[in-house]
Amino acid sequence: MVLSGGIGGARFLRGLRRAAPDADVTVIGNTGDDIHLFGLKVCPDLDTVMYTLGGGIHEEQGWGRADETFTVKEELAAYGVGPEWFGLGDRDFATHVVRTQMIAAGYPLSAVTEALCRRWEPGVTLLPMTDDRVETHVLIDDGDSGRKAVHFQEYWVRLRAAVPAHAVVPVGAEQSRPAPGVLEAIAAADVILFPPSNPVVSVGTILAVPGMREAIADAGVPVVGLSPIVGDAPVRGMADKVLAAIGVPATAAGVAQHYGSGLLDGWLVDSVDAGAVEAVEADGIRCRAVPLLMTDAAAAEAMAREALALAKEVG
Ligand code: GDP
Ligand code: FO1
Ligand code: CA
Repeated sequence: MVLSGGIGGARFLRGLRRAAPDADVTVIGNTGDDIHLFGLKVCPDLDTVMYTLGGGIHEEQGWGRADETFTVKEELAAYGVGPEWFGLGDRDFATHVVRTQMIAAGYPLSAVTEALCRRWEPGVTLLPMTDDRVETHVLIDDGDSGRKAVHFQEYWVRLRAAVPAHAVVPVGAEQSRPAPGVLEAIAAADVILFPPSNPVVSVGTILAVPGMREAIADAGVPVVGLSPIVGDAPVRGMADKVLAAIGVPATAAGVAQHYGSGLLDGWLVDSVDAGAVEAVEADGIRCRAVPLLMTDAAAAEAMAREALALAKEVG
């Protein structure tokens, strides 16, 4: 069982599939990044997992489709229809059309995701964290003295996280319920892994769904995470900014302490952060320093092996 965001989660999952090809892997995907654009529902993290494991991902970019073109977006722009700042490609559009059509017909997101995965065969069971609408919003400055909340995609993709973030709110999470199969999958898991996904806007959002934390703690199985922070900086993305917004140091130890020993049994930090091992262990979380850069699938596989070995050790 893996709680996943987009790129960091997806690349780790590709390694896990190689490390444990016979294991039944269930993935709970973050849906807080989801956004309605051009009348369509876009689910970046679910799609990143589906495309990465299904062989359709744009490898260098890490999101969106390989061999992508942008004719539809250009045609929409010719009508003055935006937003121009979000790059939805033609191939990707088809996914969102199918998804939106099925949702309009009454299917929950979990059923839609299952249907989309029938094409991509990701080799894992991909479940959205919830079928309910949850949207991550970020509180930023507005004018001289005010503040306003913007959608996470606007904060990240349009503003490139270049403005101070004061708070991160998973709007709707409190009223949401885990999607069908989520709590059952957690209860049935042999091991629960937190990939090096964003601890605030990916794993944090999943944990904000009521019942999720309790289910993980009650599962009574090893819970092992991998640090997305290497050498005091995120490998990519804005984890440092959103961690600061919630008052957590953007360090490998800071993230482990944020999850806490109530949730985590084991934590992997990168070799360059070996100095953090002692502090993490002092908090009651078994910690090892190993290479944590997913430079290729073999490196991700080695990380997955280390995570499984640590799970065995704490189990
Ligand atoms: P997103 O939804 O696309 O942002 O992806 P995730 O939330 O799943 O993962 C984002 C996090 O992955 C970022 O905080 C990165 O620092 C982390 N990350 C990306 N590549 C690597 C890597 O090779 N190694 C480690 N340790 N973390 C990584
Ligand atoms: N990220 C960008 O930085 N720019 C984009 O134009 C963009 C488009 C996009 C389209 C579909 C999709 O599934 C993801 C897309 N992303 C884009 C990635 C993405 O929205 C974020 O990196 C994640 O949501 C962060 O977790
Ligand atoms: Ca994400």
